[in-house]
Amino acid sequence: MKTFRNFIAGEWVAPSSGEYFENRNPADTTDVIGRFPLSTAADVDRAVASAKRGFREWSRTPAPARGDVLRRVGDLLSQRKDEIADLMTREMGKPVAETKGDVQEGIDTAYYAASEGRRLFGHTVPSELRDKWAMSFRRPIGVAGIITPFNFPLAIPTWKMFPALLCGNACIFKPAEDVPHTGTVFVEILLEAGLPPEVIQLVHGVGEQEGKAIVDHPEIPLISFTGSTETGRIVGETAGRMHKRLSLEMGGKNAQIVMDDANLELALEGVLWGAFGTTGQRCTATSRLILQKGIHDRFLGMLVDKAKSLKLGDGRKEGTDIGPLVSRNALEKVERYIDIGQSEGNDLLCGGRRATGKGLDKGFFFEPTIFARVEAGQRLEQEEIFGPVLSVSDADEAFRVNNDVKYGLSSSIYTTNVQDAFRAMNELENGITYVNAPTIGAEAHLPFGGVKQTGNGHREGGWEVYEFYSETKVGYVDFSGRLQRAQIDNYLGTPD
Ligand code: UN1
Repeated sequence: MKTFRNFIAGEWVAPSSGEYFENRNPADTTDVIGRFPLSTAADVDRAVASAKRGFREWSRTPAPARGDVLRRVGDLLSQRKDEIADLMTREMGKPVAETKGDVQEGIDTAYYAASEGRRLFGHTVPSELRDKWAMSFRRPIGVAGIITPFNFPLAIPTWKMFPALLCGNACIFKPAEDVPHTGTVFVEILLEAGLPPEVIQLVHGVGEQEGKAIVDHPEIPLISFTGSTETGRIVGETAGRMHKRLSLEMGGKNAQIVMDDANLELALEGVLWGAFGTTGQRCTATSRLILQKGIHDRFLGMLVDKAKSLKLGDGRKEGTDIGPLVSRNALEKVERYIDIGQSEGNDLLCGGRRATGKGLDKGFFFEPTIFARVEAGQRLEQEEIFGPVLSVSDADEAFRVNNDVKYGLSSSIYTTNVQDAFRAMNELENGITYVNAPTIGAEAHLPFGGVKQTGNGHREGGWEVYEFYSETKVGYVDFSGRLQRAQIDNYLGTPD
């Protein structure tokens, strides 16, 4: 079995514990990808000491030159897109068309970051006093702790690390334990593109041990975390106590609303992709469908037929629509929610069990599942499942139902009425609202994130993320040659 290593202090090294965990293909658990380091706080300590040296060098490198490195990363990702997509599918399961999209999102993020190296705008504004200039500009912060999930093994690390690096920070990267291979290849590419070695540290491990060591470390002033709302709460408590800058991206319970006047074929394609793409394992997955009464029965009939025809299988095989869930834990969680849905008395229209049959028995496959007549407020309608489970309800007050959950990532409305479309954009309490498109499909150059318990107010992607990874500094230059007192001397430079 192949043994992988951490990348710490410019070298590929074994974990100080000497312990490893296995990484297996979720479509076929007899296929072992390799064993990866089970790192501890001691490894994180070494990584931080090195990253601080890396930071000193990198933070003084001009931002356009930092951008050039990221442009080369984009080029390398483009050249190796197919190969990376294949290894990503092997370790986390989603079909190759989706993992190619994942790599493409990383490429887009790289080129966007590269161009930001020649912007990173501050402001120059007039001073209230004569012969004085006032301006703001951006400074790097230090060592960033980057903790990422399994569902977008490449795109999400790039969303965080490219802006962090472009702004001049060093990174300690902990990929999810389900996708350590993608994390390893990503770091190899960063190095090949010319990133100075001590600027990036790759420390594999599990959240409770090594992830916690990153969050707790006093010399990591900046944490970016994507994962569950429960873990995010713990990360947030620590970061609050230690005065760390923190970006949290957590759960979702995203709804697609279909109005009576919608193009139903389009809405149908949208919900199938939104609910069952990535086996429902996206923060942006559609897990609720809210149908207006006029089209409810007809649309539901169309949906169940189509859901039953989706092809489950190994994501590396041609023709597969839906891959496996990522792990046994994920599968068991979905099974628990099937029980909950049934005990709440909902109509199970299709799915609800593990998928079996040729090519499916060695993996964590689960049938696309639809529950109907789910009432607002039920657990199935409120809690994030992270699997291929869709709750359908009919509603007169679709907007209210959309808003009555603790999460607020994305929402979608299918309508041909321009008033409803704009009303939805104004009134739905989410970070992203799609009109006539599913709840998934965010683009790299726009801010991504949610309201309420989905996040803590920061955004990834787009221009806003550069605010998070840099400190705003203000400079005042007084060239009047005399003491001018702000707020005390008037515009003429004489006391009032
Ligand atoms: C996530 O759901 O975890 O919008 C990220 C999308 C992707 C990113 C999703 N571009 O679905």
